[in-house]
Amino acid sequence: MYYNNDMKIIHTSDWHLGAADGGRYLLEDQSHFIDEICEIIKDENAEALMIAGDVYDRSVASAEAIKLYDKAMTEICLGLGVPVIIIAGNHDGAERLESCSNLLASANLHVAGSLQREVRKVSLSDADVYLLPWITEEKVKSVFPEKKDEIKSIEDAYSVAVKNMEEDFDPSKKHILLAHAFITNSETSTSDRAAVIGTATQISAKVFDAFDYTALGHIHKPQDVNEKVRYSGTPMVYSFGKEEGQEKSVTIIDTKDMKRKTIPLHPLHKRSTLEGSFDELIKADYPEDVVNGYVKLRVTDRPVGMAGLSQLREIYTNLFECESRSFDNAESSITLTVEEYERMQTDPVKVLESFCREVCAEEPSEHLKKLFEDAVAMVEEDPA
Ligand SMILES: [Mn+2]
Repeated sequence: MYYNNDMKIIHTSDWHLGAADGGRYLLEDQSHFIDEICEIIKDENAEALMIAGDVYDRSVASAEAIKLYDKAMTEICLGLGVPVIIIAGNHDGAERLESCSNLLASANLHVAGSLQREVRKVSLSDADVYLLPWITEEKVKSVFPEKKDEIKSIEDAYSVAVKNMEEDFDPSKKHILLAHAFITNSETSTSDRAAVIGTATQISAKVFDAFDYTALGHIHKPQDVNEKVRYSGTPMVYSFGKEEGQEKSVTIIDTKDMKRKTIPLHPLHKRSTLEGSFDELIKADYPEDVVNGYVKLRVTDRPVGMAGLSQLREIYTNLFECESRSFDNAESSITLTVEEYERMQTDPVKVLESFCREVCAEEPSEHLKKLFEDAVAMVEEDPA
């Protein structure tokens, strides 16, 4: 029997397949990072790939996102012959993700959608990987009704689920946990939409002490929680702001000695926020990967209307949004997204109406509509 000397497992999370931004799907970028991950699997001669939740961006994934998932899993599990181990995150539709899981396991794809009483693990050469999908207190109470009274917080719920796995430990193996959770004191980014403010959803990393390594998803910035618990982070940058500066990577664990390293991923589009006067931004004195990347602009010296925005879009072909001075108040600013802009091309009043409904929860008054139409007329005369 052939034994693989490189007992390396790749830890990734939060692929968010089907995610959209700036009015477009990011499928091309996602297909790019999947290709990179496949190369890393080959280069490192990896024994398995783990995805710690949020494989998809939506619980009802789009047809395009499913197609990409299908292609990726077929390539890795069958093409490369490497098992993929997946748990559902809070963004995934647990039941959908898990469909045909017993059948798929025979083809190297191991998926845990929702928590079950039966411990789910995947045995590798010298480690067992335990699968703990996204859970709520209610879910754990329903799976372990006899522990109902013990569960008073989400941390208690994790303890119950994890203790159940510890009883199954094979002492001759290393134990790895795959989970999707919000650990206290971890550093969040704008794209962690579910990172609820407050502490009710947070748990302490000590819950996972019994494991040699806990491979986490949920928080998008790669980071160590402690020597045995880590967030791999997303494979690409999903938001402007502080996430822009994060180098994304995959984490590789060598199960012989549990040492780990990271391998950087190279995005198809760089994401940048650029700030300057309108003229400076039109000059676009930036490296090519910045100008051609995903861009948010902050115009410091003047308001930018539709005409200005379309001028900027000729230079920044992947412009997502533009923030500039407000037309009537120099102290405040306005933000135009390209998505809104494109909708506005058709009917500005419709955009106002949907904004009022979605944000203010009321219909705009006739007076407001009139003011808005005047403002639109003014913007359209904008000479820039
Ligand atoms: Mn996520």
